[in-house]
Amino acid sequence: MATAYRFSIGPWNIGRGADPFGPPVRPAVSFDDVLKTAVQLGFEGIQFHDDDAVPDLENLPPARIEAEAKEMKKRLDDNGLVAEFVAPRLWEHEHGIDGGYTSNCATARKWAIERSKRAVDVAMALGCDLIVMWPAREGTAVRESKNPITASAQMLDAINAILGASPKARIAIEPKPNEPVDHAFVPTIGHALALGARSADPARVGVLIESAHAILAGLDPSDEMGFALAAGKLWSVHLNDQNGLKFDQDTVFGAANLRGAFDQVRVLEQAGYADTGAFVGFDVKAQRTQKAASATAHLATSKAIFLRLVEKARSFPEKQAAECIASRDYEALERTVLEHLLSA
Ligand code: GLO
Ligand code: MG
Repeated sequence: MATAYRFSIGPWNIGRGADPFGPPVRPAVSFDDVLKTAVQLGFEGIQFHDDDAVPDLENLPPARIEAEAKEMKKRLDDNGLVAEFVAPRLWEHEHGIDGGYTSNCATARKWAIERSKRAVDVAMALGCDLIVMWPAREGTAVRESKNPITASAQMLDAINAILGASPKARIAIEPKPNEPVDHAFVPTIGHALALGARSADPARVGVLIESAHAILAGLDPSDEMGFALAAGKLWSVHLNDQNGLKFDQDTVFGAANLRGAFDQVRVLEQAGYADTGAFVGFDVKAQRTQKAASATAHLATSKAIFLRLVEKARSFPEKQAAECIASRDYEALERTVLEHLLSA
């Protein structure tokens, strides 16, 4: 019997809707309701930005931050939930507008490192050791505004500072090639793993792969996952989907490319990802104009589709596929895959 998958979500996956050109379309959802939804939908892990766990942490002394994070842990315990990771949210603060770690402003760079260390404190108090580093604004809109050589060194310094903040902390870098910046400094899994390998403690640096981010980089998410899995570095996933090279859509897993979703599930199955204890997260958002009453259906659907695809991966006609491969009949392989996906 294969190990069961563990699922997680972040509070930003249940939100107010709207696009950048319109007003909110749904009321804000309280954190208690996020926790209730997680429990109802069978999600065991909660993903946090540092200030999701401790609002206003910028204005609190370290001891208070720790105390509030401990209170949050109690709320999780009471609901039978656990914290999966904490991510320093540098990109929504005035010091982070030009990138934190790679900002051209020394004050902002110092702030980014300090804030990241506080995020490690929050994680430890929540009882989790995983820090997610999504380098949102670490890049450029005007390419000549930063030196990429300096920026790579600064990213490495940031990784080392986080590793140094606690001997228990592990980092999962979540690369994204663009948005909100035009050119991000850590755009792919290859970049993330290369940086991790040069860090002070490579064993504590891995990756989180988001399907949409790989697609935006013109890459196949299942190949990105395979590359990280081969290195034992896939420590979380943000499954979702993306209709081509547009804005980051965060649609339901499998909504744009069901076969691509199947390939992602299949590679997780092939690697025994569930046995590692790592979570399956869905970085999905409800349709921008969805009414509040069913604005969590995107989470339920993503999880249901994932589980259907696990069945499809487990019932895949491996022998038939192997024969097609052995006889170099790729047309027959194509047909085998499509017929399997379409079968009842
Ligand atoms: C945005 C990212 C974002 C991160 C989250 C955790 O494109 O996917 O949602 O996953 O902030 O750092
Ligand atoms: Mg994500």
